[in-house]
Amino acid sequence: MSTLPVEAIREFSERHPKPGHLTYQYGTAGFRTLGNDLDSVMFRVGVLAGLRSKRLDGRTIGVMVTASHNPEPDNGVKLVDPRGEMLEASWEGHATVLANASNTSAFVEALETLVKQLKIDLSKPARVVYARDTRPSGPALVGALEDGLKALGVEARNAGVTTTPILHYLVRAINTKGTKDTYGDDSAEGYMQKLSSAFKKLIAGKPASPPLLVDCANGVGAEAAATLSRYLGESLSLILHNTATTTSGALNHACGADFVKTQQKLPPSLAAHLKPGQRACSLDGDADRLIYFYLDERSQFHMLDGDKIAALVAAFIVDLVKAAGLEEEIRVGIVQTAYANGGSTKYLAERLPVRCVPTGVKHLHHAAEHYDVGVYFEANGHGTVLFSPETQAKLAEHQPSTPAQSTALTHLVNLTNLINQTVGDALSDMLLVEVVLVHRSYGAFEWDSLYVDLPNRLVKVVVADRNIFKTEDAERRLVSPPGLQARIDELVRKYEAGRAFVRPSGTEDVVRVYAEARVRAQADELAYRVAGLVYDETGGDPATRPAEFL
Ligand code: 16G
Ligand code: MG
Repeated sequence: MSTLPVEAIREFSERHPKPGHLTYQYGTAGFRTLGNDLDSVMFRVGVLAGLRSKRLDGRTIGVMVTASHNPEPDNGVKLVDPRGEMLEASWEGHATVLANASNTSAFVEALETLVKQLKIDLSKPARVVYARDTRPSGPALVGALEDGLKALGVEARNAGVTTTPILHYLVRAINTKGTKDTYGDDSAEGYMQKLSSAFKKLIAGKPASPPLLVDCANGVGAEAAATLSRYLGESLSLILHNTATTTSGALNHACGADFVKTQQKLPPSLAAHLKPGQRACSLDGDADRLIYFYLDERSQFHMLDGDKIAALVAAFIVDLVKAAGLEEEIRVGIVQTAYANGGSTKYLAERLPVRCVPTGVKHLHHAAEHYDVGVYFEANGHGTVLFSPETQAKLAEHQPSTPAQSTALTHLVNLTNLINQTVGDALSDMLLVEVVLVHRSYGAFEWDSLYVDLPNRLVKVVVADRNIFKTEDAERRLVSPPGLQARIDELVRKYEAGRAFVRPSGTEDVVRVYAEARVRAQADELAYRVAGLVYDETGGDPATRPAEFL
């Protein structure tokens, strides 16, 4: 068994010293902080990705350098496991330990411990594919990552500037190449080809939709959407906006999926372009989230978020499964989080099994794997559909007994190719939505009318220590601090269709409060009153209590 190339690791590590005053944590979205503070982290992630690959027998690991919807000065990095899924949870801890080793010697020591503890066979090959988004801090951080890969002698492949979901796709395509599970050609062209040809088959013979406006958040999705648009040709007309990927400060600024979802309004840059009734959508900065919206005839803004997408897509798939005569054999289920609008949960629960899990893609993804077809979406627009291997085999083998069954079956097979099953993917989800709208003959308004959203409000509370907040029941109830949940319950009872919950954020040093109620003013009031309870509970100074917390 060979040993760690300690000399090389030491030499490279000295070029990427850890800043003494910082502590890092591999959280729900990987490491994420100011781009300027990430040099040592990137180097160490390079080494770690190599070790993860060796541990998995040389299967290719992905590394994505992005900070998604965060502002431009931020950056981040996350690892992708061989099937294109998120990094296995136990390795999040290893990543955190390595990132916090105080100097080169401590880093080497931590590596040796890890190799021993996990019995990593260092003679195995290491393969990594990596990419970055369009942030200005990206190139230098990729340089640090490459030093980590070199230090360990990793066979590295640079996928350049691309979206997070395309990188996930590449990882799966590389690892399944030449096997029966082959996922597509392992290139961005392969991805475009796969999605666009499935799309064209799914809408063949249907009338073309009016053009769709796409807000690209001035991020990497702009480039991918432009390429996709060329592949789609006349099958779907995309009008791209916010494509200024090289304009300083433009990324995610007053645009993008996160802006639309949190502000619940139109990106100002689209105001002059969006006509009443026209469909529009926003990608986030790394194109793994998607939010649709439209203006009604009075130019009122309406949002079609992840919940609306889930409702549209899940009901469509349920109908196709029935039409294919597979109702008894294929169970379609849906996974949401506590943030799912009560209106959506009611609509969905009347049609199929619904599960609620804690926030974060990995929780949704894993829960969705338990269904034959698992649809998962976070309200914030991140989501996808998973077809289990058994289901895919069933679709391939099933003998339809009528022409109608045959058509439905073909549609289902094409959907398995249209949908990026590795992770939520704004572009793939966009095509999926467009397919369903065409099949249903829906415009934005008809889609929106599937159910009525309950008005809701999200509030952040800055507290001294968010770690005292502990939740249960998929984050819907607090167990700590003791007594607080009972006071929240008492408050919620006073509001018609009231619902509220409190959870510590996984990405920011704050506590989040969500509330919904039958009417807007009540939802706002409930959110602020619960926020007030949280603020007081945590020893907030009454003199500095935010005025809006009533
Ligand atoms: C991260 C998660 C997202 C979640 C969000 C919640 C991934 C890839 N992303 O962005 O799913 O909705 O965190 O943030 O898991 P919060 O904990 O700060 O509310
Ligand atoms: Mg994102």
